[in-house]
Amino acid sequence: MAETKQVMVPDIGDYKDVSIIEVMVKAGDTIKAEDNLVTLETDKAAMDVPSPYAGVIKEMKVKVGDKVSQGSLILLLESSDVASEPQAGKPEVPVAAAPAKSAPAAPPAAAAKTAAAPVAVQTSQPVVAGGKAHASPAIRRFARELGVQVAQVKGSGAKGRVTKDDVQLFVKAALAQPRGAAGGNGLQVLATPVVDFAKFGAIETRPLSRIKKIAGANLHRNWVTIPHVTQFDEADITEMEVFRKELGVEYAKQNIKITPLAFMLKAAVVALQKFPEFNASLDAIGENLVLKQYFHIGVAVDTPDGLMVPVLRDVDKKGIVQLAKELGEISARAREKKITAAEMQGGCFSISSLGGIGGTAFTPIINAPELAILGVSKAIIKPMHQDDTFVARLMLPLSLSYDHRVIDGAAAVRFTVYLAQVLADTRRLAL
Ligand code: CAO
Repeated sequence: MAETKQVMVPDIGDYKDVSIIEVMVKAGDTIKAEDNLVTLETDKAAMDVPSPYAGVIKEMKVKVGDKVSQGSLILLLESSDVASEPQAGKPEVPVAAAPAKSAPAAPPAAAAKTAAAPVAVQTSQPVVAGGKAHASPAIRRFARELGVQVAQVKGSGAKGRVTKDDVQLFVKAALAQPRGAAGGNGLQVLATPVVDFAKFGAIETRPLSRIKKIAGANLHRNWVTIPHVTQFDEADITEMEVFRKELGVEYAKQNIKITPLAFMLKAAVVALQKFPEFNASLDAIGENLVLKQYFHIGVAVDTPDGLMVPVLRDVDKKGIVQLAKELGEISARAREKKITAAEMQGGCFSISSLGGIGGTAFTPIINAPELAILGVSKAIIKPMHQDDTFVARLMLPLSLSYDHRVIDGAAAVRFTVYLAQVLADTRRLAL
């Protein structure tokens, strides 16, 4: 005969007025003994409360947000299982941070148990296909903080619920996965420490711009996947500067600003023509070099929202004045966020000029799938030794980062030496 039973919060230690953060059942549900009913969260731990009986839920007496203590009524259950004794009624193992007083020195038993079960650490297949993974909000929050999608974690708790140990094992397994080539030489690094900066003083949190997030992900990939080397050099641009200033006066009436960058674009193409392996990319399998017969150059533009790299097309077919004009237009449009994705594609080589600001040298990050990038810093007048005497020359610092998988150091320095020669004698631009 059915009997209505009261299901109450069991012994939860010293905790009182604990929040209910999840209710897993509702009136009308048929449940088995040990099915989880609610999740409680203290400041130190979250714990699931299982049902001591099997039966049909008649009425819920709590909701999310309620505060409960030992003995608080959770629900009324119509139990046909009259003979059954209530289970010990202890809440299930904590599912968030373990209470401080029970901090284990050795791995917790639950972790040891799941570690033995290989399915618990699978990383590729969602365990709950197309459905909702079973995990308490505390576990979801914990997983989110670690960048884990709960749906991908195999749950080892009751009814397949995902526990904290499951999430930790998932992360450990993911970190242990070899990336790239077989042989286990994947990059394995410590997680960046999570620091509560507010502990040390006042702070303000400001979200990164969309451009910074996208650029950041690309820069990170390029930095860790390409073996970069940076070759430094200097070009004597004393004569070039005289010519640039003359042109500047001439074209100011047409509102065209002739900066050193227009010359560098042209000189870079002359060097790329002489050293075609710099005007190339590795193919998708990384075993062939794709040599390009066009010369599209990306230019890093500093915008208030972050770095953008629009591409100037067919630089080999354009003169310095035309390039200066296009440079002015494209950088203005980048700063007004009017550049399309297509305008940032198809580059063969990039130039990042910080010379208008300052600096003596830097190590630019290659814009994959390109193989090299030229960094330009501020030209300064230096004493140079010529014909047994020192003369004042305007020297332009060059920083060429290149992909060492393809380009050897000797080739890189030949490239910068030649580039410097071209910039030193602009007649070579016509060759
Ligand atoms: N040495 C000395 N002076 C230089 C110089 C150099 N290498 N390059 C430019 N200048 C001068 C220019 O002649 C100009 O001087 P005047 O105003 O007296 O004529 C002034 O500096 C400003 O130039 P500019 O920066 O407006 O123009 P630009 O063609 O040199 O550069 C652009 C255009 C879009 C590349 C630049 O504005 C920019 O955004 N640079 C930053 C790129 C960047 O952020 N790179 C970092 C990537 S890695 O994080």
